[in-house]
Amino acid sequence: MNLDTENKQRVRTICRSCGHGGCGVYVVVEDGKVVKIQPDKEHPVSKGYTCKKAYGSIELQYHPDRLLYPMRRAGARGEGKWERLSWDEALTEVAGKLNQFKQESGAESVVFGHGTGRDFHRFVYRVANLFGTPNVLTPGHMCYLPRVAISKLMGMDISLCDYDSKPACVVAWGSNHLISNPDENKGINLAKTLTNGAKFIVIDPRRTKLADKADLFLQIRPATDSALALAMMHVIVKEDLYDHHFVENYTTGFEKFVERLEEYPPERAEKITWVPKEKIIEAARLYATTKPAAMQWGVGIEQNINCVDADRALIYLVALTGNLDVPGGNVIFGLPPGLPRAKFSLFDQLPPEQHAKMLGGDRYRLGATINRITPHVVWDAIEEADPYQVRAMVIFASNTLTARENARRVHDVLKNKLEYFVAVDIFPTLTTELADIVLPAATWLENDNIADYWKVHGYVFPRNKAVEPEGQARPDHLILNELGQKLGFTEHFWEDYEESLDFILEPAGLTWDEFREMPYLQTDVKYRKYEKDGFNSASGKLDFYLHKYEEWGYDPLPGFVEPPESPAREPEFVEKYPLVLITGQRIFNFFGSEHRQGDYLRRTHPDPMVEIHPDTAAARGISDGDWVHISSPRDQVRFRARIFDGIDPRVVSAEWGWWFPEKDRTDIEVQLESNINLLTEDAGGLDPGMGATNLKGLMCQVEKAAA
Ligand SMILES: Nc1nc2c(c(=O)[nH]1)N[C@H]1C(S)=C(S)[C@@H](COP(=O)(O)OP(=O)(O)OC[C@H]3O[C@@H](n4cnc5c(=O)[nH]c(N)nc54)[C@H](O)[C@@H]3O)O[C@H]1N2
Ligand SMILES: Nc1nc2c(c(=O)[nH]1)N[C@H]1C(S)=C(S)[C@@H](COP(=O)(O)OP(=O)(O)OC[C@H]3O[C@@H](n4cnc5c(=O)[nH]c(N)nc54)[C@H](O)[C@@H]3O)O[C@H]1N2
Ligand SMILES: [Mo]
Repeated sequence: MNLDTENKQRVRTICRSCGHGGCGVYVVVEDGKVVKIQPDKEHPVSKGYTCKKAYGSIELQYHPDRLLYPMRRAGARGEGKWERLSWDEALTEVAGKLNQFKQESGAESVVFGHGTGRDFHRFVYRVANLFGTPNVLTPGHMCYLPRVAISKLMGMDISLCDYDSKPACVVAWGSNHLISNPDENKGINLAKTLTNGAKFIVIDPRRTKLADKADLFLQIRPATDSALALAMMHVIVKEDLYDHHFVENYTTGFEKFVERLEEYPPERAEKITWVPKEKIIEAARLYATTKPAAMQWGVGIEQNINCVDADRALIYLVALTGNLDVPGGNVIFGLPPGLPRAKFSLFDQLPPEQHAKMLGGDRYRLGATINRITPHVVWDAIEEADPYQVRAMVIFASNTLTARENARRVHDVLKNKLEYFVAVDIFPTLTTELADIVLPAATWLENDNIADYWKVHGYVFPRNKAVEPEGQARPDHLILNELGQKLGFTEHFWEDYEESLDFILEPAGLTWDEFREMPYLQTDVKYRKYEKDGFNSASGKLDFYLHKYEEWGYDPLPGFVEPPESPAREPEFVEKYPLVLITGQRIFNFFGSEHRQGDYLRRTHPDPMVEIHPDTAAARGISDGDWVHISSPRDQVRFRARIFDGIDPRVVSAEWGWWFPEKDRTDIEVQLESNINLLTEDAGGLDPGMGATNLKGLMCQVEKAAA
């Protein structure tokens, strides 16, 4: 902490306005209040970039809606009546209930949960594993974790763009990096790479701002990425543009893989993907011959039935062209020496017989290898006791009712079927409204933690708190530390939660007090590790043919299947729902369903928007800014039209995360009016390995609505 004067401080920390963001910032504090946020120009990942979500944090920090006290429901569920209770009462009650369910129905009857990646997640798993439940509900079935899981199955950690080593070519594949700045990296690094003259290929159904900068833009039909990747590799193998040395020395199953590639000539891929075959060939040649080339892939390719097939096809594309673990390619960075990840989560404390009870674990086998479950298995267990009764959920940092697919079902389950529900958030949301106990969490400005220690881009940063929490809010890891103790696991938790940070840092030979003064820890980057260590697979090599997938009853080679709803469906269906729908176009001003409370961020983006091509709009009498209804076989939602000629006329793209904190939170119909997850399905036609859901590439109709 840099003390400037007695009443004014400038605290160096990491912005967490994006849960898994991580731009370096300085927070200026005057008389205990945050007054200014400034970019940290020395930060090695964000390099002086920050976005308006950082600046918007100040208004939200002091917003009157914030949850400031533990509360117990005092009326019917969703009625909006609450009574305050102390932290001790709240955590004693929660722990007592959970232990009662465990005794009566087994630990698996309790499901823990969290939302998108945040620094405290290790604590959720630590508590869940000690408690004995294998069930933790997250968005990991269709966001990022499929990449992690399939990489692991292939014997490596996830590989990421090595922007600092000057890639000569970058592919942005289903990734809108300048808007989303997601996961382990920041758009600034891609932007700098392009300024340096790298060749650039964008693969997206929408002509994004990134696509405007591209040498090649492939406007793909949503959910068909695996077919495109296979066709590109078809070209690369046919034209002998692949890395023979790598294939011969470090892979198995290449012949069978080539047989599969035979099924995906560019002509066939053109029909599937809507990308002209000439462009497929051009993209394959450009990527394979411009070295080194980095593949920046995003959730655009993961949120559909072909999720893992697209992920593994992209990994093969990287490997086949000699871009795996080389400078400027896709590199497996790893963590700074000794910092534990899985170890802290105590997965080894979960007895095998409890792990075997993981909901959907015998069905979505890849997900089970990294302890991730798809949501419908939880709802099935609550509604039908299938395969056993789930009685309680404890959810941290997840507005489940806006974020999970099939929102009507989620609402019904949480409101009417679940026996006991605890939600921890910084704001009241549609989800906290349905809880029995609500616990107030501290914001990133109020929170000491270690940033990115679960991430894999090689850096770990101290996240210093700038101010004390408002009201009685507490950091999530402090809440979990105390819940763990109340549940009876005192030897695994700490008197003072800061000691837990010391514990995490111990292998690096640091205490939290030492680390908090440091800029960061960094991994020694090593390239081509496979040359010395091989791959962590049964063969010791990178397998093109996955025997484990075969054993599980899935396709051992990547392929393509039509999504459950697609233009290939029966004519009556397509006539009724003729447009391909993308749900979840990211919004620059907001992260997920957050930030809509603050005027600073909301005033320039007040309404839910759907992008429509001018021809598609004209055929329906829709003008820019009109309210429209988007309907699917399941429901109908209301959005404002943004007429955009950069989207394919057969596709529309709607934002996700919309609710209206300024309106009555207990009026559920008003609140769900623009929730795009009324149109998404949670079950049926999912990716076989992960249970990834079809958030991209479903079918809909759009019509003008009353103003
Ligand atoms: N249709 C559709 N649905 C999607 C997506 C899509 O593209 N389309 N995207 C999906 C993806 S990729 C993801 S990752 C998920 C995200 O899923 P979630 O993370 O569940 O999404 P949010 O609704 O943003 O919920 C985050 C909640 O955490 C609260 N919060 C913020 N900071 C903290 C904190 O430090 N502590 C606590 N306790 N609470 C905090 C916020 O107030 C908010 O209510 O959504 C998925 N849902
Ligand atoms: N401002 C902001 N930033 C965020 C978030 C946010 O809500 N707001 N959410 C965070 C989260 S949880 C995540 S996971 C990341 C996601 O960030 P990214 O991985 O960048 O993903 P998206 O922005 O959802 O989508 C990227 C692009 O994929 C395209 N796309 C849609 N369907 C398909 C398809 O089938 N194939 C291909 N090739 N492209 C497709 C979309 O048009 C979009 O331009 O962003 C994070 N960052
Ligand atoms: Mo995500």
